[in-house]
Formats: sequence, structure tokens, C-alpha cells
Amino acid sequence: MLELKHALWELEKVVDIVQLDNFFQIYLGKKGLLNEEFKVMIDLAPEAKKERGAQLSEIKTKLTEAYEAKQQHFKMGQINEQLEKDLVDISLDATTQHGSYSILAEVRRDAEEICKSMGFVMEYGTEVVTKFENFESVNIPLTHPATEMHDTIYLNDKDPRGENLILRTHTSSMQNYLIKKYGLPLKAVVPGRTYRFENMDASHDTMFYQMEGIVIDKDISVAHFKEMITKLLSALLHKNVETRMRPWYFPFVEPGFEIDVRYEVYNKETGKKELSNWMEILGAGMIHPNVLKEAGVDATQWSGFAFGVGISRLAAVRYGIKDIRYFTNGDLRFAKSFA
Ligand code: FA5
Repeated sequence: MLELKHALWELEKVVDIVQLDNFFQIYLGKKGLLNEEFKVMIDLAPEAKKERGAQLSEIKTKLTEAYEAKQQHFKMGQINEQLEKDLVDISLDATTQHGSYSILAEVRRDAEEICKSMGFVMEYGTEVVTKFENFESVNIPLTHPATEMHDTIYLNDKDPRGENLILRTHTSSMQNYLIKKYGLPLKAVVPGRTYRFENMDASHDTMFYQMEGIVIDKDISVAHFKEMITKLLSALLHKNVETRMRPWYFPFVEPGFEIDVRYEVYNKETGKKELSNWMEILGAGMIHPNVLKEAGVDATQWSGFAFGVGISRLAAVRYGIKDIRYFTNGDLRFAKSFA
């Protein structure tokens, strides 16, 4: 005769889903012991039938509950096992380096940090600008031959004046915006991409990085600029540099100059230290009164200097790279050699 206690004891011994299926067939299945008992019960006297019927119903309920609980237990076990197998470790191993900055990005980030430590505020600005921002706001009339110095890349989209937007040819496009945004005195830098329709060569690319610097205050002189730029370039090039100023024409400065640098190098052949050749690295000058006026500044009260340094050329000097086009030609062998 089927007893609940015995059946539960049997269930307890079951250790996997296959044994559980067998258990079900033996006890709870269509041809299982419980149904057999129900069949036998039909022949009993009414009183005994009632009593046995109640007993069997209780056995059926309790056994089914216990069976289902065990079934659930095995299912959860299977799910957990699967989850363990499918587990993806999304944490990165902090001891291994995954990727690295390009050297151009590294020099730009360095420049940003150095300038911040020297008290400059920093803005990136936009690469798509109006002709007003790129030219007129910095004293370059659109008919001026200087626009040809910056062979410009035009976009189809138009600005509110109905003129085609352009890709900025220099970061000086931000000068007017910076003065209006921050007011005076001002000490700001703008690192970022610039674009020109250039004849490409080892020191000219069509996309290159510049960093604009602008300082406006009372009684600012060329001496302030020379002192600051020598310190900035030495920090950026990781060596003490000598700077030289050559008079140069930029419509947005007066006087204007180009800055060359030279520094000590080791000559492998002679085994002696010597000075490198002068290398042009940036344009600069005292901000033209027209640029100040255009931004609403009283040019009789305030003065300042601005500079635009070629980050791509700086990176080339710092790492001894002969051709700046390596930075943008996507050659992985070059990128990996600095990773
Ligand atoms: C300018 O772009 C001026 N806006 C700089 C300036 C700012 C002058 C503020 C005065 C006051 P220039 O065209 O010379 O000037 O460019 C400045 C620097 O950008 C250059 O010295 C050079 O380092 C870099 N540069 C210019 N053209 C290229 C190019 N095609 N490829 C790579 N670097 C370039």
C-alpha cells in the first residue's frame, strides 16, 4: 500500500532531473502507483473507500507539491549553471594597457594641461564657422589677398547671412567669441583642428592642429609675449628652447611676427652637442585695434597679444618626425611604433 512517508523518502534520494522524471512516472504518472491505488479503491466498501480516498488525495497533493519543489530546485540549478558558463567579464584588466593616445593627441593634451597650469581658460570652439568668424572678425576683409593665404574649404550649408559656411582655416576664428564670452582681462587658449586647401608636403597637411592663445590686459607688451612663449614652448618640447621673432604680416596683429625655435641637439657623428636649425613654429603679434573694436573693446585702454601655434609641427619636433602627414595617413605601423 502506498505511503506518503515512503514516497517522500524516495523523492529525497533523487539527485538529478533524470531520476526525478523516473520518480514522476513511478508515483505520479498515468500508470503510476497513485493512480493504481485510486483504481483499487473503487472496490472498497463505501466507508473505507471514503477514508482511503481522502488519504490518497492528501498523498497526491503533498507528493505533487514536493515533486514540483524539487523540479524547481533542479531548474534553478540548471539556469545558474548556464549563467556561470555565459558569464562575460566586463571589467578590464587594469594592469594591461588597452590602446593608447596618438602622439598628436598626447601633445595636444599636454599643451592643454600646461596652459591651464599657466592660468589660461580653454575652449575648443567649432570647426565649421562663418566667413565673418574666420576672416572679418579678425580684420581680414573678404576681398583681402590674405584670404588666399588660407585657401579655404567651403561647405554647401549657408550661414544666416546666406554665405557658405567654411571649415576654419585657423583657430583665430575664436578670438572675437572669446573676448565677448569672457570679457577682460582675458587669458584663453583654443586647441583644435584647422583645415586648408594646401599643397601638401612634409610640413603642410590639409588638416592640422593649431592652438590659439590670446591675452588681453592693461599695458601688455611684446616682452610679456616673448617671456611667456619661450616658457610655453620649452615645456611643450621638453627642452630649453631659444626663440627668435621675425617681423611678419597677419592682418589681425600689429606688429606681427613669426616665431622660430632652436634647441641643443646631440650630433652622433661628432659626439658633441650643437644647436639645431631654426624652425618656424607659430605666428603671433600684438592684437590689432580693429580686432578689439570689432569685439566691443576700447583699444585705447586695453592691449594684448595673440599667437597661433602649429601643434602638428610641435609634435613633429618633439618626436623627431620628418613628415607631419604620418599623423593623418592612418599607417598603423607608425601609430604602433609610438603606442
Ligand atoms: C595663422 O594661422 C595665424 N592665425 C596665427 C596667428 C594667430 C598669428 C594669432 C597672429 C596672431 P599661420 O598660417 O602661419 O598663421 O599658421 C600658424 C602655424 O600653424 C604655423 O606656424 C604652422 O606651425 C602651422 N601650420 C600652418 N599651416 C599648416 C599646414 N598646412 N600644416 C601644418 N601646420 C600648419
